[in-house]
Amino acid sequence: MTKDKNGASRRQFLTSAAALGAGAVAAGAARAAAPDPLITEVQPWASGFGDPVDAHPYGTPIRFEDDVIRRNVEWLTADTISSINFTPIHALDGTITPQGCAFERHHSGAIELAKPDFRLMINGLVDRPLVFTYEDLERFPRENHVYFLECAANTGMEWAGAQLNGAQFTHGMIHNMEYTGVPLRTLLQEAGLDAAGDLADKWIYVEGADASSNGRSIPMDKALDDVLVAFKANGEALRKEHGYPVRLVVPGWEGNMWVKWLRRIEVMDRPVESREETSKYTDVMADGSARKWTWVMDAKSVVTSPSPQSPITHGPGPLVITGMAWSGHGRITRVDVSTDGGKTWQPARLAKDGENKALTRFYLDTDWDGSEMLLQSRAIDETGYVQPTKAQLREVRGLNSVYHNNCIQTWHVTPDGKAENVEVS
Ligand SMILES: Nc1nc2c(c(=O)[nH]1)N[C@H]1C(S)=C(S)[C@@H](COP(=O)(O)O)O[C@H]1N2
Ligand SMILES: [Mo]
Repeated sequence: MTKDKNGASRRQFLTSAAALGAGAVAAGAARAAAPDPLITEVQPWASGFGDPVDAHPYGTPIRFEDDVIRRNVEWLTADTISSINFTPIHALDGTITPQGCAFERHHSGAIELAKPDFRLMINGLVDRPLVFTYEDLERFPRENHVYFLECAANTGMEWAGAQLNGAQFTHGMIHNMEYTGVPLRTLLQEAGLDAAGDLADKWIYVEGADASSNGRSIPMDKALDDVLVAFKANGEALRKEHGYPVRLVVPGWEGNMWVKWLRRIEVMDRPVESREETSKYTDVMADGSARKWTWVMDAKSVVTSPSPQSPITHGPGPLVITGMAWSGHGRITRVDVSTDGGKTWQPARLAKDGENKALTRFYLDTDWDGSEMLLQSRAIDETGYVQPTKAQLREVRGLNSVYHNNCIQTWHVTPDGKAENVEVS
């Protein structure tokens, strides 16, 4: 590059910074006034070649992003086999979760099951018990849908008080992917449901091929509605940890029902009442009674930035507040943001119209005056349901619950831009 050209590009930068208005980019304009070697000097990446196309046959994120990873909380579980890690939602944007950092939850570890070893049996109250190979599944008409999966235990550590300091840890048991698969309805019809008689009181019991089997009962009307037998996520094969080669997708319902490494579906005249649907994933209410069958994940949202792991790194002025919202009952229609702990609310901008049982990204493009904030978001879905405060949820649920905590989250943002998990009363 010649000196002339460097000079020209520097002038261009000064013009565009000025065009944006002095107030809006005060910090940027100040930087432009001093000679900036990134603008005035030829950099190493412009004076040699980059990687050839065959350097990375399957790409991974550039090394500068190597902190955008799943993390676990060591004390939460006794070991890392029956355990959980969390999606780095504080560092993601948009709505699709890359499989490589989408949280994992296993009861007996992630198994390696090859396509030739895959079998899916449908048995029980069907006309023709069937066993499908992976290739069989590929011959049925398939569909594509984007859905969120939220573990019922997401935000479960926050019942008694603000505990985990980061959106990744308080809200990261969620991912949102585009699934490709065959409607379960198609496979059940292939096996024939006449033998089941009146379908209104029928159930399916679904099992995985892993040692835990993670067996769950699902009522027949859901099974025939929008459940998918999926083999692709975000365009590519499911990752091992998400159930390769085939998992169940149960839109809007708690993650535990999304059986991975799917191996058997039994049509039954009653639920099984397995471990996963009795002693686990059941809600202990304020009066000590246990509520089972909390399948649908109610509307919920969280501000992902600023948040404890994503502090504000600049002074007063333009600030983009962003987060995500979702509802197991359908579409998100509105998200409100509060900067004063829920005293006043302003509607956020939805990046796109809410999609059925999928994550919605919201933004509040604001002008931060540099004072402290009690930052909250609240989601409203197409049924008119409004995400509750922690106090409202506790009135119904008490303090003994773990699962299904969809309360409003608060981040205390201080003038230095740092954020902390707090509770407001
Ligand atoms: N076979 C099997 N399926 C399973 C599990 C499991 O341990 N084994 N864990 C369940 C739970 S509790 C959740 S929250 C989701 C997590 O899916 P993910 O690991 O793709 O995030 O899978 C569910 N399906
Ligand atoms: Mo879960």
